[in-house]
Amino acid sequence: MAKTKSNGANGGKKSAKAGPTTTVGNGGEWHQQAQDSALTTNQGLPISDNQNSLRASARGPTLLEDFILREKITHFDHERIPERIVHARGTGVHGFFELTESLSAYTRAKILTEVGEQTPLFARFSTVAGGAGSIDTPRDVRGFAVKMYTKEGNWDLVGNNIPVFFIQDAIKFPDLVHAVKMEPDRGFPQAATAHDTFWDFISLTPESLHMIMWAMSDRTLPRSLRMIEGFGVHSFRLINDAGQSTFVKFHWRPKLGLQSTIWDEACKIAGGDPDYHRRDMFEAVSNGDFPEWELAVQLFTEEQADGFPFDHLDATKLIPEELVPLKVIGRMVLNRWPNNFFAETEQVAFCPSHIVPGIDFSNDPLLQGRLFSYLDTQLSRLGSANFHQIPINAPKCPFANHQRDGHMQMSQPVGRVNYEPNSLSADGPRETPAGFRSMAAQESGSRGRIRAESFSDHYSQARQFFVSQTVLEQAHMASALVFELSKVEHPHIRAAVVGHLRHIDAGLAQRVATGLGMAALPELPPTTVAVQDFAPSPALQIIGKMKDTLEGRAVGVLVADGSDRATVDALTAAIKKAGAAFKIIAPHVGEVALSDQSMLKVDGQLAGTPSVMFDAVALVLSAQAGADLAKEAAAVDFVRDAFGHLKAIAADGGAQALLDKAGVAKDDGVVDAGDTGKFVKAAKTRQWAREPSVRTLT
Ligand code: HDE
Repeated sequence: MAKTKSNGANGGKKSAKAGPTTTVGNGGEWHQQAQDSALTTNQGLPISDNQNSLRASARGPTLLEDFILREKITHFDHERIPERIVHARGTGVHGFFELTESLSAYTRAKILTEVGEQTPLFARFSTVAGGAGSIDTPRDVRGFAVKMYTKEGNWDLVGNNIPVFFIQDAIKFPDLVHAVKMEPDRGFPQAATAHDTFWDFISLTPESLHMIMWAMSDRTLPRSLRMIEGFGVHSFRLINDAGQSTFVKFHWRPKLGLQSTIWDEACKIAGGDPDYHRRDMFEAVSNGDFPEWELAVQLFTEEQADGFPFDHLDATKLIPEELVPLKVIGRMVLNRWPNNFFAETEQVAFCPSHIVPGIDFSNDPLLQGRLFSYLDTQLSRLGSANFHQIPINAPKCPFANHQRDGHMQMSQPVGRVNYEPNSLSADGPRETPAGFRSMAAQESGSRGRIRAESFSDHYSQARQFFVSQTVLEQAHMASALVFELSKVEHPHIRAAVVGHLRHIDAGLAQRVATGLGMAALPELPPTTVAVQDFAPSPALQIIGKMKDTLEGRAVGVLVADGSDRATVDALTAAIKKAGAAFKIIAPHVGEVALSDQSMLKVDGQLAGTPSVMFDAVALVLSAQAGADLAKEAAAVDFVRDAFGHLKAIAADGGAQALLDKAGVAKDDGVVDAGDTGKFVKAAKTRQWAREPSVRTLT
């Protein structure tokens, strides 16, 4: 049994306490109760033997009397709670939100009006389709959920890294999720959209086409969770002191810029490190390299919204930044790894209905459904209406009401009054004028199961997204569609999807049809409204939004016995100076003896640390090591993949044999290891110009 409990990454500082501790939740505060070092049962009984169960004789049967064994095993048997039906695989981190610009003209929410105030928060990033143990890098939307413990109660902004959604009405969510999850008869594929049931549903649900364009783009292959954008997706309302409402969309923008991987790279990362994103976040936070995002808002009035060529209440639509610019109002910094994965990341319960005075919901029918769903799901996952008492979920401001009792009740209210109004408890909780008020919005029209006509245009923004991309990003989307649909067994489903693509972009439809070996383009499905040509929005690109920086990135330096010390030192110093991390990779772990006989510590063994783990690589090898490694598949793949994934490669003369074997031709991104300046510059980006030489893009 581990006798030391480490807090892991804790504000960049490691703290370790000797002796076991138990943690008891109490109104959101953690109380560390250090005990003496005796191992005990849950009832506090000291245990003298934790190695052997109670037996009738040395080789005899185990006795039912062994209550210590039974307590331990029973607890173990109940360790798991139901995983989230969607977003099961996630990574959580603590941090804070700091307001830099007040929105007091628009809202009375303290978190959006008190400049400089730091509000503690817990953020959880997730994939959607896979189970809790699935890989980190499938092609999938990423959840971006932030629970802010404000002075006026918890505000949960439960968003995604894509600003639109697949469906318009909550009633379709169970169908969408059933279609995307493992097929029910066979139990696969896990964490993948590339299968018949998903595309069948999509082909029959044209409103999903805009989201499909995003899902097939490189947005769903992030390089790091630290390099994704986050979106509240729905329109919300801000309400000011005078009760006036302004619509708002929330955007998180990563300080490190947006960056994605390449599909082949994402697949190989899945094999090389299934926990790639979780580890990346853990390492960044542990190293004090705290991930940061700006919070920006798009503010618009009802009158403005009436003039948009789409309905902002339809979650399959976004508001282009060119139409309503983003206003940056604050920042989020993630600076503390959770103490315990289960207690925090697994038990955190986000609910879009957790809101604060001064913010309100819009009529978006998807949001309206979510307001019900999340509370309901928490009751089933956490098993009790008292889930808000679990420390990660408890508000950090005072909270009081007359709700009582229930499963696993932790608080012990005193007194005889548990109702309101009452005359017996003068200082008991009462309604307050500062409390939450719903916007007094006027509603009119006939009741019914109706889809608004303003929700009928399913293709214009899908087209706008496609035409806004760079040529390479468009090619990636076409390849993604070919890959996904090539996994679909039913030809009629493939044809139906390509039919929809014809409404989006004729060239795209043709490329996908060709990639799928279709003799002719399928029929154009009917539309109720004409597809509009919206102006391209460059803000929707990724390549165009990559930052010219190596900060937060990692470089792999491949060495072996005999590598030149001066070259290794110069390279690693330049990488460090550029704000990146580096790892020394060698044919074996331990140490290598460099050219001057000095020893260098190795961080990763070659076969276990492929180049997909890095943003750029450097090869510093003696001629002998270069020749030896040219016969080693792991080394050849290391170089070939770095080249194919468009990464900068620095190589010295000794690495030439390896470069030749990997088929690496000189280009702007393949530089001399001695030219550290050129290498760092090349490493800051992907070598996009190389792509046509390594991949068919038409
Ligand atoms: Fe969710 N969603 N969702 N969702 N969602 C859940 O809640 C649901 C939707 C999102 O890290 C569940 O606690 C419905 C949109 C995130 O714990 C569940 C509808 C967006 C997370 C649920 C949607 C999201 C969830 C599963 C359609 C982006 C993970 C477990 C009306 C704005 C939060 C849970 C975390 C999780 C329901 C649509 C984002 C079942 C019914 C749109 C980031 O309640």
